[in-house]
Amino acid sequence: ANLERSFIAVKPDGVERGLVGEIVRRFETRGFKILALQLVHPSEQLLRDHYADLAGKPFFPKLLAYMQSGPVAAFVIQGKGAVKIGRAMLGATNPQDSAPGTIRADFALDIGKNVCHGSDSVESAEKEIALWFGENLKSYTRAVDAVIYE
Ligand code: YYY
Ligand code: MG
Repeated sequence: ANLERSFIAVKPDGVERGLVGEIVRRFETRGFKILALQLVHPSEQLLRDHYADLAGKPFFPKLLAYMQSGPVAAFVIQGKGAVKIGRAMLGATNPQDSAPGTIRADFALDIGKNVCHGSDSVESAEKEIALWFGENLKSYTRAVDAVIYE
């Protein structure tokens, strides 16, 4: 139950604005374990695979260009409720609708520059982790987990 994983990314606007540390910090202090962490210049093919479900949308070309406008800080969190809590911490897709205290509400104003990505299901998380990091992510134990989990 505490092994659930999610793929989180700080998009190029977030990297340029110096938000990587702040965003990673929020997941660390919530209690999640960071399993992987890398600055990536995603290829068009990686983004087409990552956003395969959106290929037909009118905003898709703009989304591809945005995601290739600079490096993406990609990371993997592991812990209880990683996917659902990860999405909740990001906030609604459109920052105009994101609840205060969420990352998008605290750092963004426009849907096309919404600073971060988070997997929307356990299945997408596993697909996205494999795409961005490969299949064999190493885990590790943390003494602090005994303090975080009941
Ligand atoms: O999962 P999430 O990122 O919250 O939203 P998706 O519906 O998967 O869309 C991916 C990405 O596309 C979104 O974060 C911003 C962008 N986008 C957009 O630019 N315009 C839209 N109308 C919808 C989404
Ligand atoms: Mg999505």
